[in-house]
Amino acid sequence: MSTQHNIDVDVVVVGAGFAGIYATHLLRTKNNLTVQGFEKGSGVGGTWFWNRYPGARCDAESIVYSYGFDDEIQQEWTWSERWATQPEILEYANFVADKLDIRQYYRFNTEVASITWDEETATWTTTTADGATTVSKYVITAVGCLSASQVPNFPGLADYRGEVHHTGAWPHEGVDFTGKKVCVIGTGSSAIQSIPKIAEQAEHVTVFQRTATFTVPARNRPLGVDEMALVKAAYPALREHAKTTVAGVIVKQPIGSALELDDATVRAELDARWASGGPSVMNAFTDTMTDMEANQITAEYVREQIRATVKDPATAALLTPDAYPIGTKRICVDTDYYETYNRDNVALVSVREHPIERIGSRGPVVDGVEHDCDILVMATGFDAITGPLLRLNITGREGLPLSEAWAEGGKSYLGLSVAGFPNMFTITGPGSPSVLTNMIVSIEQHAEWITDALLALEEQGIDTIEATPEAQEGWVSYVNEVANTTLYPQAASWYMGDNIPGKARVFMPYAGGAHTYRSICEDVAGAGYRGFALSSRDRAPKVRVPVA
Ligand code: NA7
Repeated sequence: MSTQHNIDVDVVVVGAGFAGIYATHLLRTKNNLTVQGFEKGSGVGGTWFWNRYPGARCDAESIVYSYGFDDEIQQEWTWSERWATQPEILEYANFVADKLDIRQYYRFNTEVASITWDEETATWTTTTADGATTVSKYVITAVGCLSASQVPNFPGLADYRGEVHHTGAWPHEGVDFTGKKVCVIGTGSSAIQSIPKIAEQAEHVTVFQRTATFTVPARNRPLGVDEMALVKAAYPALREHAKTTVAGVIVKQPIGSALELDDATVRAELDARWASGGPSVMNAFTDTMTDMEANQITAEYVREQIRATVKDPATAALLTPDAYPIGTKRICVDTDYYETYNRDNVALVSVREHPIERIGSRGPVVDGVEHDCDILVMATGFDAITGPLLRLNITGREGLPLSEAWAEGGKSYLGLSVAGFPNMFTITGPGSPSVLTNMIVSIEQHAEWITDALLALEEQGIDTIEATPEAQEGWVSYVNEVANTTLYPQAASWYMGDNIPGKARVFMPYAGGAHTYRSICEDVAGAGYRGFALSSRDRAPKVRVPVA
């Protein structure tokens, strides 16, 4: 524990999702620091606490979307399906929270209102919505990348007479669609997972699609006892292997360039991956995400599947994506999405040419027509990556609000530290591989790296650490450079901030791969935290100790 006497606690951790749980565990057990966690929800689980819409599942396979740091945890927990459902993942988060006895460090139902740096005392003051303040030496944000839900500013929404639910803030008691007319706005992953489930129950579903989305079948199945036993025996090796991969997952490696392989081989590979399910079609060839011609081979393959599945040619045409290269908006993983449009009780309305004008008292109005519904589902996404951090109202050195520091887009060094915001670490912040990788693998790496850094600083009597502006600019340029070697910037996506009116258009995640990122971080630490300014208040005059 720190000897600083003007603090309530060494570290404030914001969020009790997978990042907060693990960071808090390490801070207590490895660093022996005192921690006060804050969580807006009434329990742990983060994204899996909030996104309770029907059909919600992870799009990384359960055996890899889980912690690898503790063998007892991975041996005791048994996944029941290839792609875990939201309830099962939430149960897993609670299981881990129990094992680590983590809830004692958190105040639940407690929203952070602001976090402010005090130059005099070199401390952070976290104010919660109830007006209470907590002074700490460090702040670690563990707020996730997709937790700031976004409802478009539709005129008339307040006067709509039915129920409105955003997929990212779904009622705990569920929503009964039986006998109801339902309108769903959006066709991203949340919509694609929930529409087939809603359609099974509702009298009628109308889907409002602005951009047709590429989605691949999950081919979900139960995981048998024998299969799980094999996985558990292999876990240590699987975890190590996942760390060496681009996305932190275990997938079949690409077989070569789509442009150089012969047509029959390309076709056979796509058929095999399509049949095995999941997003592995995106990983079939080395050039899918870097070359437009190669990208179109996989894109056209998926378009063919849509046309073969959807019986009504006009609906199939509307569902066929043509606005962006496949994979540049996050690929979705579904169960019976396209098949659902063959049902009599499902209709598709394109709002590409005629946007939703307003929400009338009975439902969305498009091209002068009001679509009557009892329940309106907003599957309209999130202010991704920077949104959750900006909503914390963080103010750094010289009274600079994070919103001003990020006026031109989220900037950080390694996705972990922001210049002008000392002793603050952002787990999966902008510039981290985060959403392009298995989040849990990235979270574990970030939490371990941050807590190792704090250990080193405390041992050396260093009081503050922060990214230098130069290191930050260098990292931002590098992240952009890497993104520009890919097709990602060609889509209007939440990766680019395009879904939020007025948000700076910058590719936010690091696309160089989880494995490359890991070695860069190790290198930075090995070089005495290169790119960070370290300072000690005990020395007179106050100095900054540059560590080369
Ligand atoms: P997404 O993927 O951001 O999807 C949001 C959807 O809502 C998308 O289809 C949007 O169309 C649509 N949208 C947003 N605003 C409007 C308006 N004003 N009018 C019509 N349609 C609109 O969010 P999800 O929750 O589905 O998924 C987020 C991630 O969570 C997902 O990638 C997984 O990682 C898990 P657009 O495409 O912008 O034209």
